[in-house]
Amino acid sequence: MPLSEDRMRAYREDGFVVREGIVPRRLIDRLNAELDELEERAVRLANGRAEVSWAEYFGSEATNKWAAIGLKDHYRPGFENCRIYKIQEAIEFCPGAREIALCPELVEAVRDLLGERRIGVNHSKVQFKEALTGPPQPFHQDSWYFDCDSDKVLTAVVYLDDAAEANGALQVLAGSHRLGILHHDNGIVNDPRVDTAKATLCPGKAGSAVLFHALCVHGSDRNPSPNRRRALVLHYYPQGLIWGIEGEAHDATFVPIPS
Ligand SMILES: O=C(O)CCC(=O)C(=O)O
Repeated sequence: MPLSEDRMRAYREDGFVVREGIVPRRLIDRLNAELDELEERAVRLANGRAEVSWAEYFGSEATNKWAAIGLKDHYRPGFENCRIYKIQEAIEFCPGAREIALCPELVEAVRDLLGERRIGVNHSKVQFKEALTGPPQPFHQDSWYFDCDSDKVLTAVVYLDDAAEANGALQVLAGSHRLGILHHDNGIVNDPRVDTAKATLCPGKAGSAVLFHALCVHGSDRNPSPNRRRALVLHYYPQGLIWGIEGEAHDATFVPIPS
């Protein structure tokens, strides 16, 4: 079903929309079962280390140098002991993640919001916000990391567990996508034009997605609750988009989506 004009307007003006239950529950359950297995095995393999590479886990090298299973959040003091933190390049290695990234309900919504048909997905990850120990995600713009201020890059955060304030649901700062790339210190936004205390909390059931402009400032709190809050993070953009200051197009991990 095409997105309503209200939602399209909200995306243009606020830079984000929340779509309740956009990903079918069976796909969420399938990925969660995969992640439970992966987590157990990765924790065993790591044996206290901070990271397990895909080569170690699957016996095959990843196409992206960042790809790995991160077990400890060594960037955030106080969160070094979380059990599992994130899986980089999830769609390359987890069939369930790829299935969600390509599911027609999500892809059609992204096409409508971007106003583009020939899109693809790139740089996916699963963020584990474990019960009790899940770290915060400081406020930032994805576009700052990408070094790309195009209006044609969209991030989808798909909740794999029910997300509420108590377990660190995503927060997005409405309208911040209109400010261009903002100043960041160590990957955290630090710009007098933004007040992250005004960010909108975006709760949702598992299978819901927050779809936002990659220039939108967003982040989330730690998870002191007994309920974990995992999310699949996906970045979509049109095939052939010129990317970054080098004037490069997309990189080797871009997955074009058939029309
Ligand atoms: O899972 C979250 O809270 C946010 C994820 C995010 O912003 C990111 O991974 O860049």
